[in-house]
Amino acid sequence: MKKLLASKKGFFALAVIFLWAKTYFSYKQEFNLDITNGMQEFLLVINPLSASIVFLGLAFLAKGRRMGIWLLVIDFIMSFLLYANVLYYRFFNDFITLPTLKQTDNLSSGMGGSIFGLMQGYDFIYFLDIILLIVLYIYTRKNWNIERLAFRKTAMVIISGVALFAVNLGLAEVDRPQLLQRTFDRTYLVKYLGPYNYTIYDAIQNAKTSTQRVMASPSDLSEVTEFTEANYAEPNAKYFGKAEGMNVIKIHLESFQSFLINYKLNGEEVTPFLNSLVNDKQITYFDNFFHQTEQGKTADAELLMDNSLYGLPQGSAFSVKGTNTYQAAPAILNQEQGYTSAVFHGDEKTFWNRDEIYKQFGVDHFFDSTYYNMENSINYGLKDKPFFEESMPLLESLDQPFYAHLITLTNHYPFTLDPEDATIDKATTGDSTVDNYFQTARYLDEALEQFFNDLKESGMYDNSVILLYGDHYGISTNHNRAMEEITGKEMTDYQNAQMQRVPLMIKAPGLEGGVNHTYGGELDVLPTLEHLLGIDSSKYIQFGTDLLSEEHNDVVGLRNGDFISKDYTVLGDTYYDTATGEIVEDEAKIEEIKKEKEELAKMLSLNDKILYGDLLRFYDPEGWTPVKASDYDYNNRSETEEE
Ligand code: GP9
Ligand code: MN
Repeated sequence: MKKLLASKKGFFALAVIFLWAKTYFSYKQEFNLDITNGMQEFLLVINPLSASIVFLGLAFLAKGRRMGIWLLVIDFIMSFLLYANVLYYRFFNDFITLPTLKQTDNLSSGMGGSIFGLMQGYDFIYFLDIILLIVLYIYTRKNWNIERLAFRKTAMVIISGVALFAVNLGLAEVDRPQLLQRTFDRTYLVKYLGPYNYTIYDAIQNAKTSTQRVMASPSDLSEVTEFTEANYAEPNAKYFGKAEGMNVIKIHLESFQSFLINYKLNGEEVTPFLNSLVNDKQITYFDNFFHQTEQGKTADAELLMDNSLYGLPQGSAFSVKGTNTYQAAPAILNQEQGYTSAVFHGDEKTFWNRDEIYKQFGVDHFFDSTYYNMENSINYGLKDKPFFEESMPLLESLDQPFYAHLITLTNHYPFTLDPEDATIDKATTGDSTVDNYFQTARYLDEALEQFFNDLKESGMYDNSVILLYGDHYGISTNHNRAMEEITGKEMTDYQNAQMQRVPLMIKAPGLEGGVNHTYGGELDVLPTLEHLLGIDSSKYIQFGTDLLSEEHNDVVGLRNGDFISKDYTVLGDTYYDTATGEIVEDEAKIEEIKKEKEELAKMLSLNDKILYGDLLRFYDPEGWTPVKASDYDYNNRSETEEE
């Protein structure tokens, strides 16, 4: 043993064990990683190991005793990174990202320069091992082999670390599919892959996207504004400004698809409350409304609805473009008409990088999980009923008029529900995802009914515009067999496209109520809302068009370039008649479709230029004050003070 310790290999092994142990210690002591199953616990134990082996192993490339110096330097850098994250987390409840480090005003105003105040007595643990290793090095290096380790052996060490990483990633992907592609959440990446691998991932993401930003220039904007000006739809005088000065309550119906509306399971309505809204004279239901999301799912829906911009073709713009400049609904409503904005969501604030991008949107208050009693959670977070209940006093505390966005969660894949919350039987297709879906949808429906009652009781119902929307599908095409049983229709490509309808309901004065058959999507909601509130949307860069306008563009473009309109359902090179599902063969119609496709492709490419190039930083609409992220802070200070 003594002999081993006195060798390079022993020195290396000891360093790996120390780094591994203190990283694991930090998981338990510092970070709230929200471990929900045995697999996650297991990954937590093994994930610091691969990075420790690979990076410390690089020291073997150095000759002779210099290997020790190299190892100590690498070890120090990794320990410093870990400790920096620990301090950052103690203040921000979040991990460091390169873009946030670049925004130094954000950092210093947040931490108030008081890094020392964040330190704890036991923090020496994070560097103790380095001191021990230095002592060991000084006393044992004279016995070390002065040759460089055979390259083959060094390669073996590094390859074994990489192999371990591959196993780690494979297991993480089982627990959380598309972990790397979808860029959900920093907490997830650290939980599954550890802080060192997370940092590398963050650096790669950054390098990939920042070059496009650097290359962009103000002149890139001209083709964008040319397009949006030509695409602009004049407001309909009948509705313009009819809701001026009212509060806006926007309710996100998680994974809710329109087929549920008026659907009867074994003769029983699944969502009786939402069905009653369809018949409500004050509420308009858009039954040809589609989601336009991609991998960013909820985050894409939020981006679309608040900015009238699409998300990215891959990954989530919320995560990778979270520090861009935006001109989003919260800031527009504030600057045009003095609105206060708030988002309510019973989940970790870092999910989808919300805590960063909301600052760019100008969201004044973000009520995340720290504002709720999270004991009543299931699946991703707080159950919808307590969520709405606990949101009421927060909503009432806001200055009016407000723009409030409430994001539900219980109706989320895999649609788990506590037995006592189930008030309708499951479906019986044998596909548990589909079968469960009806129970969680019913639960959401009941939660909404309770919330509407509370709004009426509080007096806020009458002076509020209410928007309800489904964010994206709940049942993917993997469940076609069961869905055929549910809908009685063959789940062809055409049919799957029709299933991407999600509900949009709007309660606003002057609207006729009943069902509106206009074709539209999430992209169109912001201009519609602006016009209802009496805001001129033409001065902003927004790709959607007002659903109530005579000039509304009813081609609903999907993120992949497909589209659905009243006339056509265009999926790749196959064109269907939307009404019948028949293939379109008429040459004149095909020409028309091709033109519309081109127009959409143009819009999507401009959309990408805006996001990748961060072009809105160059755009200066009349009277606009750029949003400053450092003006916003979502940490629940009352919570930290009470502790
Ligand atoms: C997480 C929630 C779910 O906070 O909004 O996001 P999703 O998985 O639907 O994109
Ligand atoms: Mn969602």
